[in-house]
Amino acid sequence: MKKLIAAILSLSMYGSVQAQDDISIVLVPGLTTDAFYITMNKGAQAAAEALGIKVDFQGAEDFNPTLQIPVLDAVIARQPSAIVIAPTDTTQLIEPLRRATEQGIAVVTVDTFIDDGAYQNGAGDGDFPMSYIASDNVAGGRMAAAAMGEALGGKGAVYVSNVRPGISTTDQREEGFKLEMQERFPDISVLDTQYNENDASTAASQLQAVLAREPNLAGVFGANLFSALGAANGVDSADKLGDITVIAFDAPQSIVDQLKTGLVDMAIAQHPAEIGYYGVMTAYAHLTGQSVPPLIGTGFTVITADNVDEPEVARFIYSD
Ligand code: T6T
Repeated sequence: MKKLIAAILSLSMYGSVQAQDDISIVLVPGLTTDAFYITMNKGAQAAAEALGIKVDFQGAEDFNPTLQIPVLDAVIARQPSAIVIAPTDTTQLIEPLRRATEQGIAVVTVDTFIDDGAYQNGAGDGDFPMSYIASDNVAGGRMAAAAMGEALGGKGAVYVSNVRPGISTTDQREEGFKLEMQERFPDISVLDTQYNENDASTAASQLQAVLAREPNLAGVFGANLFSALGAANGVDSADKLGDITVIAFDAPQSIVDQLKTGLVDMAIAQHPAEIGYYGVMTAYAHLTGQSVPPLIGTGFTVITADNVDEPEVARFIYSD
């Protein structure tokens, strides 16, 4: 009798406690072909294996809300227990994700957030996801500016190569970069940000166009994988290796190759496998009646040509 009462009480307290066999989770990345999300999925699958559950990986081929929303709608139609998603826009994904919540599907966001990223606090339109698991992107942007400022001896002109406004991660990296520059390197001029729509070729052409206007260009911060890869390729095509410092966010093998040739000076590796692992673990914890933290911060590893071969560093190079 006591057990029955306890079971009824726990169900009414936690609402959606699920039996292990019924749990299904879908991971929706920003895009499927990016080494960052491929590595995130490895972490998610490691968690799935540890828990004995199935986690599907379903996403679009470009980092774009217009493509991601139909994928999300198709995932919602399958009625999984939870969706672990990297939303590609802070506002455009709020309503589609609310539809999931209204149908009893738990939402956890990984890497990027919706609204202001402060969840479960009763404030704002998009506070309904259970948790946000990600790098501290403002801190990452500050790390990039600190390295750039020191490499340039506090002088020169630089710019941020970025994707498009409205993406929480890359917006916050740019914000952190500019704050650090203002506070610590006021003599460095930060030129207008160049937006590349997540296309490395566009980022490469933009490097050359900025250089044509600003022949003394001294540095570029590539705020994500494709921005950094493209900016470094642009430096290569302009024959400016050694003259322009490139600080890269993200660490796929292509960026590691550029570190080795000297085209990239430093790469800030996120820990996407950790993000995927804790994304699934958090969804599972919630589905099985545990309370979960609204924010889980994951780490960074700074990679340079000097440390890239050390096993403790090399393990954070993304998988393709
Ligand atoms: O930098 C990552 C991710 O953190 C960001 O939200 C989007 O771009 C990447 O996937 C790299 O391409």
